[in-house]
Formats: sequence, C-alpha cells, structure tokens
Amino acid sequence: MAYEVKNARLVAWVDEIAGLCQPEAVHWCDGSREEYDRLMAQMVDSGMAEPLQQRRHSHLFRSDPSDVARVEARTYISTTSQDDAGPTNNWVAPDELKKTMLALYDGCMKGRTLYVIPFSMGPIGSPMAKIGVELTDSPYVVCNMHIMTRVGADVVAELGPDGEFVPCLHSIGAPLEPGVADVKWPCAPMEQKYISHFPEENLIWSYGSGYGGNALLGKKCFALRIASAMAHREGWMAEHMLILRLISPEGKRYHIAAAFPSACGKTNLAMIQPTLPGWRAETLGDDIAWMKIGPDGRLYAINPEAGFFGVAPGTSYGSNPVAMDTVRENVIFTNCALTDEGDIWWEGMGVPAPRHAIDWKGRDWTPDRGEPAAHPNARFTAPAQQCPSISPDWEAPQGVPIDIFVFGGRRAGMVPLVTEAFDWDHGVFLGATASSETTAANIGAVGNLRRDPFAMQPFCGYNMADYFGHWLAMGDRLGPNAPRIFYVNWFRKSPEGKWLWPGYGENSRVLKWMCARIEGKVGAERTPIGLLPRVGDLDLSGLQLAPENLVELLRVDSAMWQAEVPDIERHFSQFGDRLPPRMAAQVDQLAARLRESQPVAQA
Ligand code: GTP
Ligand code: SPV
Ligand code: MN
Repeated sequence: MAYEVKNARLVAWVDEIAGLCQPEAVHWCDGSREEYDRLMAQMVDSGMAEPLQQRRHSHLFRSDPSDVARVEARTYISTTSQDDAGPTNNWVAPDELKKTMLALYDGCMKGRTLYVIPFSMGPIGSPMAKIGVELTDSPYVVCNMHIMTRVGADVVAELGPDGEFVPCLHSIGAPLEPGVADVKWPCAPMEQKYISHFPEENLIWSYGSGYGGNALLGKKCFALRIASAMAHREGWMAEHMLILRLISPEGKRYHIAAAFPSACGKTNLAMIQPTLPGWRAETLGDDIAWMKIGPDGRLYAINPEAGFFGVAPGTSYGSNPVAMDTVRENVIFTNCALTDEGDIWWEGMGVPAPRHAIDWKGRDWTPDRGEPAAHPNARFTAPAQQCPSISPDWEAPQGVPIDIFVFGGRRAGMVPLVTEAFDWDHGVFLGATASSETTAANIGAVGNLRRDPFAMQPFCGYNMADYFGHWLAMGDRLGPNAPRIFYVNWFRKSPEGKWLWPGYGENSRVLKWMCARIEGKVGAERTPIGLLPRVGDLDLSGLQLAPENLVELLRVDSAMWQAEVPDIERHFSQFGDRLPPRMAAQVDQLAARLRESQPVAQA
C-alpha cells in the first residue's frame, strides 16, 4: 500500500467485504499512472483490452453484448418505506434486497483481485466535494475511475481517521474457478444484475454489470442518486446537468447549467464552439452538477467528475471538434469499431467507413453488413483536463455562479426550439413535465416517448414529487438570485425525417437569445406554453435556414398542446398527495391559457 489508512471504518469495511466476496488478493489503489499502466498491461495480456496503434496511451474494450448500457429495470432505490422511493423508482425493502444481494456477493470475487478505490467527487478539499470508496473486482472499472474521478493517497489523507465516505460495493458477478479460463468481459446474467441504492445509509451495492453508470459508481449511483437524496436533506442540489461558461463579444460571462436526458446533447453543448462571431465558450462539466447557495445568495455549481464518459457515435469534427480533440490520447474506448490501421471508428465520425473493420462484437465487419460497426452506446472515457475548451476555473473549489438553467429533450414534433419560463414555478413545471424519446444509453426500447422530469427520471434517489418540492424550495430561498429557466429542443424533424434545426455550434444562437433576455435587450412573444422568440429575435446572421423551418421551430400548436394536458395530469397523478400543490396549479394555469389562447401579446 502506497499510503497509510487511518480510517477505522474504511479498514473494517474492506475486511468485511473481503471476507464476504473472498477475492484472491486485495489491492489498495493509489491512482498513479504506473498503476493504470500496469492494470492496462494485464488487460492487454488477457485479451480484454486492445492497445490502439494510432492513439497514444489509448485502449479499446468490447463488452459482452448483454452488458452495453445502464439497466434501469434492474436499478433500485431501497428505502424503508416505498413511498420515500416514490412511483418512478424500482423498490425492494432494504432487508430483502440485502438478503438477495448478500447471497450473490458470497464468494463472488473468487479468483479475482478486490481493488479498493478511494475517490473524491469534486476537487479534493473543495467545500462541495465528497469522498467515496469503491470496492470492485474489475480492473476496467479501476482505470475508468482513474479518469472519471480523483483517486489516491490525497483522498485517503483528506478522509483522515474519522472522515465520512460513501461505501460503493461493485462486483461484475463472475467468480473465476481454478483452472477455468476467463472470458473477455465477465458479467452476470440480466436477472442477477442489481444496481442498488440505500439512501438512508448513503450506501451503494452494484452487482453483475461492468458497464458505465452501472459500474463506475461515482457517477450516476453516487453523484446523482445518493447525492440527490443528500442534497434534499441538506438543502443543495445534485443534477444531471452540464456546466458551461458562455462569453459574449463584450467579455460578459454567463454560466449555464443544462439538463437533457441521456444521449440528448449534454456533452455536445458543454463543448460548444459558438458559430456567432465574438462569442466563446468554456467547458466546466458535461454530465453532473452539484450546486449550493453561496454567501452572496447566488447558486454555485461544481462538476464532481474529472473526466468525460461520452457517447462516441455521432461525434465528428463537424459536430463536436472539441470532443474529437479531447479523445486523441489517454482514452479508454468501449464498444467502438477497430480499423485495420489500429484506430477506432464509429458511425457519424465524419470520415468514410473503413472498407474493413472489427466491429464492437469482435467480428469482421464491412460496410455492406447492414449493422452498425460501433454500438449506439459506444463510449469514450477521457480526462477533462485535456479538453481544449476546458475552463481555467473548472476545478475552482467554490464553483461558478449559475445564471441560466436549461431543460430539454429529444422531441421530433410539437416542442419548439426554445421557450422561456414565465417565472420560477413555471420553470419547475417545465422541468417536471420534460419529455424525451428514449435512447441507447439504457438497455430497452429506443425512440419511445416518455416523461423524464429534469432528465432525472433514472437518477433521482428519492420520491420525485419531493424532488419537485425541493426545486420549489430552492427557488424560494434564491428569490431574485434564482437562475432564469428555459426549455429547448434541438431535435425537431420534418415529416421527411430531416432535422429542422442545424444544432451543435448553431445552438449558440439560442443561447445568445437567453443571455439577451436576461439583460432585457430582446423581446419575446407570450404564448400559452411560455415566452418564445419572435422570428426577428434570434440572431440568425450567416445561417442558411429555410424560413418555413424557422416558422415551424417557433410554432405553438395550441390544439396539440391541449391534447398534452391530460397526459401531464396522468403523469402528475402518479404522485398522489405528495405532488406539491404549486405543480398542480401549473397544470390548471396551462390548461386555462390554452383555452383562452390569446395570440401575440408583447412581453
Ligand atoms: P449522456 O452521456 O448519455 O448523458 O449523453 P449526453 O446528454 O451528453 O449526449 P451527447 O452530447 O453525447 O449527444 C448524444 C447524441 O446526440 C450524439 O449522437 C450527438 O451527436 C447528438 N446531438 C447532440 N447535440 C445535438 C444537436 O444539437 N443536434 C442534433 N441533431 N444532434 C445532437
Ligand atoms: C447517461 O446514461 O446519462 C450517461 C452514461 O451519462 S452512464 O454513465 O452509463 O450512465
Ligand atoms: Mn448522463
């Protein structure tokens, strides 16, 4: 061990888990480059990892075809009372779930090493940072955690003899019997997978999956599900949000935090290269924001992560050049295709498909195959600090003050390009009723419309109705310092299935309108669903956009929205008495505005 562990609770817990899981060895991780390289070399030897000839210090992994994304159906919020988990979470009573999982954990690490990963979410020493310790039998998880979090001796020192940490137990659920050859991506069958959270004791138990948010427990499990429950108790916020600094030509800074569901554009917006002359952007985070009210009464955000676990397909020099430059070296690629030259490739990379490649399942692939070479949820794991647009303040311990909240989703129809909330309560209503078509980031059907409130449907560690109430309470505390709230939809399609809006860097035009709204420099039209830019309010200089597209992007179809009201009522009715009355009032107000539907009044 490269450091001394004085934390008695940690030592006792590691002993207890080692006794339960019966690993062959226990290794305390120090987070060093040497450790990373040693584990990678072992995984290259075992055939699990493929070093990439064309990218320095980078490797490709192929997961088991059954283990390619988060598993919401196997994810549990285990509270004493089911009501505290609420209707949007899977629930099993803690005693019962623990009994089931203890049976699975019994001897589950036989023939493997138990790695102890002390990690910090947030810059070490930041008043907003929190410490976790992940125990895992996956060296792939260790290397990913090296990139995604801050790992090592500094964390153990910060923890001290009696510091608090969140215990995060992870096993791939594939004990290795003596003499049996390992498979390349060991994991357990679906019905044995459990991604379990015990928010009443800040505890995480994950079993059976080695992929992404199921296994890198600092991310969704800790920084969102457990942290959201902590934040509710303690009066702060843990959100599925990117953090972006937008700088106007005059040098004025705006900090934007935006919540879109998985695979709906957070990483892309976080790394935006504004197409509007003079506007610049800096990246602070691409997936999670922890926010607290500062001494000046404003809301300050930090990114608890240290890397990006980004969607690969669709990432190109055309769509996201910053991401392309971020993944040139020191990267872990998972489920991308491998070219004959020893580089990775994916659909939508903006370069022609290779004539031959090895696909994500490890098979020979040619473009005529009729199947994608990369899995739609193929990912890159890359250090944030090597992102060319990373903000000099991305590790500022106090965070950055948020001016603008943006919610959104992926909707081919109806939802306009951008809407501004009338006020905080209405903004919370927009977040609470957010809807999106499902994506490959979860195992399950893709393209199904569902409500995904605040992009937190899969990540809220307590009753979602109480979460709405928490947002209302935070707004009350913030008062005039509350960020302004907007709702966007980059994903409108024509009847022929073409994007109506170019997206990516051109989204800066929408962001500019938001900033101008804050400054009171631009108008808006009052519609039943919120404040919308009029055609002349958006800066579209230099953009070739068909006028009929723009009209469609900014159109509010009252009849369609009227049909949406019963669906919103159904969505809210699942919360029963627990729904804050202020949210119920918002539905009534929306219905009334739609009935009246008085067009065009100036805001
Ligand atoms: P998670 O990591 O799962 O939380 O996803 P994310 O929200 O960070 O999504 P990401 O930015 O990785 O985008 C997912 C997909 O949406 C990619 O294929 C992008 O190319 C695509 N996308 C992102 N922004 C836009 C946009 O403005 N317009 C269009 N048409 N597609 C976009
Ligand atoms: C998401 O699904 O929102 C992700 C990827 O960011 S994962 O870490 O797998 O949850
Ligand atoms: Mn995400």
